[in-house]
Amino acid sequence: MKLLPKLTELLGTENILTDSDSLKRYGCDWTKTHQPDPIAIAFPKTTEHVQALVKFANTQELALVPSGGRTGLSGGAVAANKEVVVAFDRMNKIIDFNATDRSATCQAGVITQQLQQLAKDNHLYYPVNFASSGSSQIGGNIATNAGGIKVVRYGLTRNWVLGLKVVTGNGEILDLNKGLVKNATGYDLRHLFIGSEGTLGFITEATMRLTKPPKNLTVMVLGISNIDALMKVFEAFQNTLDLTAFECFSDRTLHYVHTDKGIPLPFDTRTPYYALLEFENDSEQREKEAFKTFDNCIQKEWVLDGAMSQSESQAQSLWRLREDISETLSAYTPYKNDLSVKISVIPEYLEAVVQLITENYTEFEVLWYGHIGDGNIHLNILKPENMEADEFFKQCKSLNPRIFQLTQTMNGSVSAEHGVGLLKRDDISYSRSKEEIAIMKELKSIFDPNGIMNPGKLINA
Ligand code: S2G
Ligand code: ZN
Repeated sequence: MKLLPKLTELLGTENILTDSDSLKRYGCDWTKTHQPDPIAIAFPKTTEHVQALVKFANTQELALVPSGGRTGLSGGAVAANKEVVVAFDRMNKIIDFNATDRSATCQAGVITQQLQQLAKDNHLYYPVNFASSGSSQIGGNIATNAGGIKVVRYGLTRNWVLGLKVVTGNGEILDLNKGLVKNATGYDLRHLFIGSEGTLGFITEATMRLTKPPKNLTVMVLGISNIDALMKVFEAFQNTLDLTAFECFSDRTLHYVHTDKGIPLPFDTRTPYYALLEFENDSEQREKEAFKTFDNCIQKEWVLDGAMSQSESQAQSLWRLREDISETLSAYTPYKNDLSVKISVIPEYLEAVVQLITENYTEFEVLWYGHIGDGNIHLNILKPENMEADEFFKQCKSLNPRIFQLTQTMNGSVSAEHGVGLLKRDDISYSRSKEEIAIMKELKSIFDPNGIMNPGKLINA
């Protein structure tokens, strides 16, 4: 059957694009390793539209790839094999807000920042935040269980989903948990779809939980002498303040953000590492605690210098030192690893990984930064100017087995928060047992028997 006339019939001409610019724009995410090559971009407006698409695709064994804000870093939204991209940009309405339930029901294409703003306008707070929140979509955040910079206190996206409407690969519409706080009636299928990267079904609506806003968020940036000191500083502040964030970055990482973006250095002293922490400065007592802990860390020479925000705008400019890293480094075609271990294992793990990389990548510049507060570090290896990207990625990938082996021995994850997608699909066995992978394949066959839902991503079904 001719596909395009049928797609047009199902969604209307204005909601199907096939021009080359659109195919390129919607057939990719932030990864640069695959050439986008979809046959069409479909823009459903309703859950029923998505259902009609999935039912039709099953009759044609036509692959469907979900597309949200296209900010993914593992190739989860890449369409490189004549698939139809299902883009949720036109399902971007917040369809309900309830102050009593402290919840908002969003269509999948609502931008993360849109939800954060709705919460703020209603004196509430949606706490999941990251650098790409201005373009990422709620549906994609849920499909990848996005983490970001506030996980140490607020957890991951998974913790904030009260209800989920999905269209499974069978074309069924499931309305999961319906926004209830308590619902002890069997397996919570909502949690299967969270983090499933569109391989079991497509999220079309979500009821998101909101909370009370933190008071007077204050940021400290601290110059740190070594990795062991970094963890001691984390413990010292975690024990005295109710941290909302504890991030870190190396001096070379700061160099790029300072030099390329012109963001001012936090203080004159240059140190091997920096911690950026945030806490609710909600009383005189709390501020005294913060200063006392800072002085204690200085006494112990864990911290060599520091700065603390005195206003919201100062807090925001200090955050830029951390939040602008990803975009700054993207100019250097970085090869990324997104790794996690238990927080207590960080010092041993980080020393071992940095040593492994430095010994093997003698001519590569290795930068690291990440979320110490939840055990997640991001390693970025910068492509040498005179090296072809393919050759560079090939050399970087050649060390992955040893990095992943090391991660496995420390019971870590080879993909902490960026998901599996295409890039890590063949590596999940370093972090998941063969029994688990077998069960994941069975689940895939239940929800997507014809293998049309984002095929080739997350799992080799
Ligand atoms: C971060 C953003 C993506 C990247 O900055 O925490 O998760 O570039 C990252 O690694
Ligand atoms: Zn991150």
